Amino acid sequence: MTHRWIGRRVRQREDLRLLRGRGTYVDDIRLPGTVEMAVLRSPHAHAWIRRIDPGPALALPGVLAVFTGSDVAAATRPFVHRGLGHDQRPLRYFALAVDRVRHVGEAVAAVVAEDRYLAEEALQFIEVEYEPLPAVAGAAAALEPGAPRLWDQWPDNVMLHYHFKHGDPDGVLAAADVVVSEVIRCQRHTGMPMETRACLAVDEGRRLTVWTNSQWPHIHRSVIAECLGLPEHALRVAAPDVGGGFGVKYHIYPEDVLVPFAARRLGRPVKWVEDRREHFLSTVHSREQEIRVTLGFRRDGTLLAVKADALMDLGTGAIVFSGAGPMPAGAASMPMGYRFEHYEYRGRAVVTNKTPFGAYRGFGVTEVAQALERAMDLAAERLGMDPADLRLRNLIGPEDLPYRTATGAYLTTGSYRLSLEAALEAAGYRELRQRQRREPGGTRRLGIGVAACVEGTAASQVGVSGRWGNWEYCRIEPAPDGTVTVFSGLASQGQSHETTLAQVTAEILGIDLDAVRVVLADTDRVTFGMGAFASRGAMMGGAAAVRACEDLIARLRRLGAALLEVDEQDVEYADGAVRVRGAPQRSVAFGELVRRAYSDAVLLPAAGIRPLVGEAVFDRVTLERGRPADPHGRVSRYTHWSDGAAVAACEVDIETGQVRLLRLVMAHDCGTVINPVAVEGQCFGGLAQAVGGALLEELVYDDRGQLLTATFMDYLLPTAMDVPPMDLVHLETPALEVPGGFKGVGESSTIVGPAAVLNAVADALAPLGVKLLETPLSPDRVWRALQEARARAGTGLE
Ligand code: MCN
Ligand code: SMO
Repeated sequence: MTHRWIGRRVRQREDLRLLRGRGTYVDDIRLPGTVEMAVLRSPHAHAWIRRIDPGPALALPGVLAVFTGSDVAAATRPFVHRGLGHDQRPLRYFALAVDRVRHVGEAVAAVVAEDRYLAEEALQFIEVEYEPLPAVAGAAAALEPGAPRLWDQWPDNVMLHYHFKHGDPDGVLAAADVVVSEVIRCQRHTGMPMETRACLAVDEGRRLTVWTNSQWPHIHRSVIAECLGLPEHALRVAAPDVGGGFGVKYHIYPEDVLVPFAARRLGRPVKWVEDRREHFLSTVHSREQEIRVTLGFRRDGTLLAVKADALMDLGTGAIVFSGAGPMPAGAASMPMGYRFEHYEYRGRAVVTNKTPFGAYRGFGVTEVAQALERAMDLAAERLGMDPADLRLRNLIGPEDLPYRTATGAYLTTGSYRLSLEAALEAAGYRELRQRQRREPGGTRRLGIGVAACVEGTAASQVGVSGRWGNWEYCRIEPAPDGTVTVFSGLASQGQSHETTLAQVTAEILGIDLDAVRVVLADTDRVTFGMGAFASRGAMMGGAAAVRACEDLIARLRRLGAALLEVDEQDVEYADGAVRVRGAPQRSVAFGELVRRAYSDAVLLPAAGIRPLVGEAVFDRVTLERGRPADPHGRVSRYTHWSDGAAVAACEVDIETGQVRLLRLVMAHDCGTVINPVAVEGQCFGGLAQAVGGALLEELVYDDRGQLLTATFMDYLLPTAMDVPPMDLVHLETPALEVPGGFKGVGESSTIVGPAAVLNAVADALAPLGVKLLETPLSPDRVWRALQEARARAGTGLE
């Protein structure tokens, strides 16, 4: 099928605004009389609050209010931790610490003053008496008998014991020719959007408007309404332009309650904008996990069984939503695109006195991919195979589809092995290997890393906390001049939904792209929506837009038939017009139909028509009903899976430990591509984040729970100097059952990228006896590993 707009390299329309500094972010919204909030944060990782006296701060000129835990506990309802459908230990907590703090940076009090300067200044006048408690700053320590416990109502510090088993992994491993078992560690790091979190609330008498850079304003509204004890209709939650979210803005934070709470109390607009230090301390951290991976192979390299045992450091666990949710997401994805039958995943997600763990692009799957793909390389070494060949042998090919993975995921489309083949080809993998063999020595060693992954799109087996199913909404309203407005439940933090949803709509309606405008992320304008997470926008939001267009077209056909004075079954809608079947020159174009619908007093009733809008929800559960049931009763968390493969080439200086990336190549399949420019933006941006995760970024704590890297001087983001030239190859197998054929692409780059980079560095150093099992591969870590290998070689120990 040829498309006019879908698949076109359309310039992202948001760019005109955002790149020229014309965007409107929360902090750009200026309402008269706005006052500002600042938050006092705990300097202790774990302590009782014995006394708190806001008096001296309140006495300062310009200070309007100081709120403490007891104010909030008296007047709001607690956040109720929701565990995304898994058996997690429950939690309740208030927006301000009531009598105990559990991590450095936890909100203890909030000051509202005439301006930000006064509010910040006043913080130091709040008198707080803490009684420090022993803190626990690592997952292993949290499991020790007698470790300080964070939540008194729990018997220990384990929030989730996860277990999934299929087949007989132990039996198969016992009989396997080659077994590889390693612990691979991923460090604590997180999303660093350019725009930090921000919130502005204004009490308009009977209603409260909250501007926030949330990834999902409608769910945000539900939670805030619940905490404030308001009906949802009394709240409007809207996100203006958002400068990146990457998962961290999917959570709902204490400030999201404090700001509207203060606005209601004071009757003035209240604004809070997080500073970067606060972002480090109080916005979710992520990724910190160590995973023991055990793989069993036949001598010929056939993968037979996979076992994993994971330990995740959740920080305090007090965050809405998800808590330990990334663990089941990782476990559900671990088979990746590999064929094998016997599988077991065990995991413990443990609370500690650190900032809560939450979503970061990849949502628990990045760590699992890193562990599995590192172990695959170590297995290739043991088997004496090229790491790419080992993967090619085990990846699902088109001939295997439909394929049910060890977790019960039913893969109907996708490229898997073909993606890896395409990435290898584009990277010139075989030539790189030849070059490596030709030039084995020297102080700069060439390393080549390969990795493959899947990306489950639109997680929704359990919906979100059982209260909201995972579906998406879209309404399309034509205006009298023939232009249309699309109201979608998605929310964009930079993903270009305004452009891609317009492309889908223009395509299906057969109209000009410029005739379509897209409205997002406002609970007063869009009936409902689930926003952005789990790379669901294209599939769920795109499919909802297709369905809404079809709904509109059904109405247009009636209208057209009435105008053409023929029976409805004698007309069709094609190329932007209602046409008489068999006589396509007898037609009425979209613009004319709409104009007549608005202007002609008799046409609408004559056509027996309802309002000229198209409306739809798209839910995947309905689509899944046609699929064969899993004979083992496994329930897959995701219905549709994208995939990706990456090749990284690097040079490692063995005297300094410095890694220089030479090239990153990715091939992927996200079904029908709506806009290659948007998809490239997704993948290149994600690969840059992968470089940061693999080489640079680390949130380091000392053993008393103090964060040591709370500035960009200590927490290193990749710059243009660190990111190598990148290439992307698109493979497209349209998703069956999904109107439009779209699958997600938002996270495959951050899932597969870090593994490829880690493997490249490890590959460069393997001949020197260095075994790298953890990230980030900072120069000091690489250098130390080299020294240790040298020492071992020198003492003849290995
Ligand atoms: N797209 C496309 N064709 C496809 C698939 C996607 O053209 N077959 C386009 C989509 O239309 C959309 C973009 O690519 O414009 C991403 O789509 P999708 O993969 O569906 O992901 P979402 O829209 O649901 O976005 C969420 C995803 C997640 S979970 C994180 S985390 C993340 C990511 O997107 N955060 C981001 N990418 C980000 N990109 C930016 N710039 N900022 C973030 O905060
Ligand atoms: S981490 Mo993305 O918001 O699912």
